[in-house]
Order: sequence, then C-alpha cells, then structure tokens
Amino acid sequence: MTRQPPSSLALFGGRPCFPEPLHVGRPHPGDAGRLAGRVQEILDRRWFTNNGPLVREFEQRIGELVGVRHCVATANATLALELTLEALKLTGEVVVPAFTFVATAAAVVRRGLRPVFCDVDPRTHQIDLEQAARLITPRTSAILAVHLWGSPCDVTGLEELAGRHGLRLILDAAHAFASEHPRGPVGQFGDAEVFSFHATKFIHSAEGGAVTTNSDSLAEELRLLRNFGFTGLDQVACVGTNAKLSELHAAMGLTSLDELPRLLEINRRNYDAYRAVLGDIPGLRLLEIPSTCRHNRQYIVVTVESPPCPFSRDELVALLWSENILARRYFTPGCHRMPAFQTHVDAAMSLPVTERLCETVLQLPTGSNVTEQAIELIGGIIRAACAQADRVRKRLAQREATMTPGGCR
Ligand code: T4K
Repeated sequence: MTRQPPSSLALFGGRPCFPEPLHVGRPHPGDAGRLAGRVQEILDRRWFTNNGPLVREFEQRIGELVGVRHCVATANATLALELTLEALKLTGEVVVPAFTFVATAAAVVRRGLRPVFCDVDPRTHQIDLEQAARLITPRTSAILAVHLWGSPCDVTGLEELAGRHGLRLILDAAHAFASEHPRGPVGQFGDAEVFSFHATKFIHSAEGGAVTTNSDSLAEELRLLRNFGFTGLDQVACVGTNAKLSELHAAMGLTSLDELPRLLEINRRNYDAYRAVLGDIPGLRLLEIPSTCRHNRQYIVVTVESPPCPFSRDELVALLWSENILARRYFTPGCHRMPAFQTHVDAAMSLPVTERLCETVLQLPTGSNVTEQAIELIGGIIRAACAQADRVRKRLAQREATMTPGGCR
C-alpha cells in the first residue's frame, strides 16, 4: 500500500491510492482455527440448527455481557425487530426516527403498523425527545428508538415518556453492541433491545441478530415466534415463523465475541487516528463520542459543512471513491423520503435536521482492515484535494456529467 499522499489524484489520471476497495464495514474474519474447531464440533454433533448448543452459548454470553435475564438469538436484526413488535402486540402507530437504516421503519410497516417519523438531535443524531412527545396520539402504541452509530440514545428520557403515556419502548441497538450508557450496557433498557450481528458489524455472526429483555413472558413469546410457534413436537401454539440462528452462524458469532476487547481497541485506535488527521481540515467534524462510557466506535461519522469545507459532502464522497475509499452516505435520503414509505408520510412533512444530516453526513472506513497509515493517507488525500479545490470540483462536475445514475450508493 502507498504510504504517501499521491502526487496526482486519481481524478486526474493518477492511480487510486488504495489498490483494493477500502470498505466502511469490512468484516473481521476472526480466528480461523477457533472457528474451524467450532465447525468441527457441529459436524461431529450433527446438530446444525434449532436451538443448538452454540446458539445457547452465544445467547448466554450476550445476555451476560449486557446484564439481562434473556437473550433470544435470531437470523438477523430485521426479523428480531418484527418479532418484538409482534410479541408486544402493538397496534396503530409507532414513533420512529427517520434518520435510521430502512429496516427499522420497514419492521414497523411489515407488522401492519404506521410509522410516525420523528426528527433527530443535530448534535447527537439521536431521536428528538421533545418532538417524539409531540407526535404521540391516542393511536400510538410504542416508541421505537435507535442507538444510532453505537451511541446510546436518551433512554432515561424515553423510558419516562413511554411510561407517562403507557407506551412500549423498543430500542434498535443494531449499532450499539458493547456500548454503554451511564446506567449500564446497552441491551437492558426499554421493554426490549435488538442487536444486529450482520457481517458489517464489528461483532458478527455473518447474519444474525438478538433480542435482549428482562421480561420472562416476552422472551417466551419470542422463542415461540422464531420457531413456527412450536411448543412440542406436534403442538403449535401460535402462527410463528422461522427466524432461527443456525449453529454455523453461532460459531462465527462466538469466534467474533472472543475478540471483543481487541476489536474495541482497534476501533478506538482508528477513531483517535481520524480525529488527529481530520482535526485541522476546515468544515469536517467527527461525531463526538462521550468519553465517560464504553463505546464500540464502529462507525466513523463525519459532518461536512461547506463552507468552510471547499467540497460538499457528495463531492467529498465522489473524490474518496475515485481513490477506492468507499465512504458511505448512511442514511440518505431518510426513511420519510423513501418511496417505500410514502403512503405513511404526509407530503408536507418536513424533518429539517434529518434532511440536513442526509446532505452533510458521511462514514469512513474503520475496523480491523484499516490501519493508522491508511487513515493518514485518507487525511492526506483530502488535504491534497482541498489545496486544489477549484480544479477538483471542476473535474468532479465533468465526471458527474458523463456518469450513469446510481454510481455510488
Ligand atoms: N437497524 C439498524 C439501525 C441497522 O443499521 C440495521 C442494519 C438493521 C436494523 C438491520 O440489521 P440486519 O437485519 O442486517 O441484521 C449494511 C448492513 O447490511 C446492514 O446490516 C446495516 N444495518 C447497514 C447499516 O449496513 P449496506 O447497505 O452497507 O450494504 P452491505 O451489507 O452490502 O455492506 C456494505 C459493504 O461492506 C459492502 O459494500 C461490502 C462490504 N462487505 C459486506 C459484506 C456483507 C464485505 O466486505 N463483506 C461482506 O461479507 O448495509
């Protein structure tokens, strides 16, 4: 890998700084020997799914880390969200932030509920508690908040709000495994919390999710729903589905969990390196992370204010992609602007903070695949581009004119 910023940017015919694409969420492979050992156990046991011993071990370890009575592992977080909404027997409307991955709102709609989109706080990007309070109507049955970017949202404020109105509180903790709130680890708040262990998460089982809760009855219902509703070999108590995690996925998840401290340390090192290299670039601001509690730092979130940055967010993303740095624009355009949700959205709806963030926020690569040298190089490229901003912008505009739509997600 090149260690110096290139003399010529790829936009002007130089070679891309990174010969291979540098992804935002490149999965950590884990220790191949340990994984192979677990896979061999599965083969020897001839037990591949249906609540096998590795799934139970995975659930136990997550439950202990989070400090809850129950962890119910699932095939992914999207199904975990759907099952949780179903098990809680929600009706009518659910207040949900618009600035989140599509799955949060999709789970609500797929359960036949109406998502009522809420704006977020401009500084933390977490659900705006005051607006959430204003959106509650007699039809509201729950608030589904998100711990965006791994930072805990205001769980105390949300619990009070939900309690005052007799609502359920579900927390989408897809980003927040191993992060902590001053009151304790994420995973123990509200009625239930939902984790994702998708391959792009820093702890992953390739595909996977989990619901954590202290409610015995909710956990029991979730276990039924994820396994067709079976209560015995021939007895079906309810219309369930198949949302089980397989033993192979649990083997990957356990192997990933084995490296939790090291992966937290890598993400911390990368976050600090980004802070050092981006700190003096005008208009770029790294999302602040509270230093008081543990945080997984699995997303490097940068806001681009232009001016003083000479580039818009989208120009910066295009520049980075030309160098094989696959920065992302999560979660543009915001769920409330997605055609899929238009039947649930009033045409006049405006969520100004979400809309602003959808134009200004980007994510940079991190994880075990990204070295400090790579981060220095990313900073060097941005600085080199800023030093010739007019020329770079002109070139980007020429390229834009010749590109087909949808070039970069
Ligand atoms: N709630 C929230 C708040 C979420 O963010 C998510 C998921 C969910 C709920 C639902 O969780 P799950 O049902 O997925 O468990 C990714 C992930 O697919 C998605 O899980 C995640 N959030 C979202 C934020 O990011 P994309 O759109 O980035 O595409 P994807 O998965 O193709 O991966 C991104 C990049 O990573 C790729 O460009 C290539 C690289 N990659 C990906 C995979 C899968 C690899 O290098 N190796 C791989 O195996 O969605």
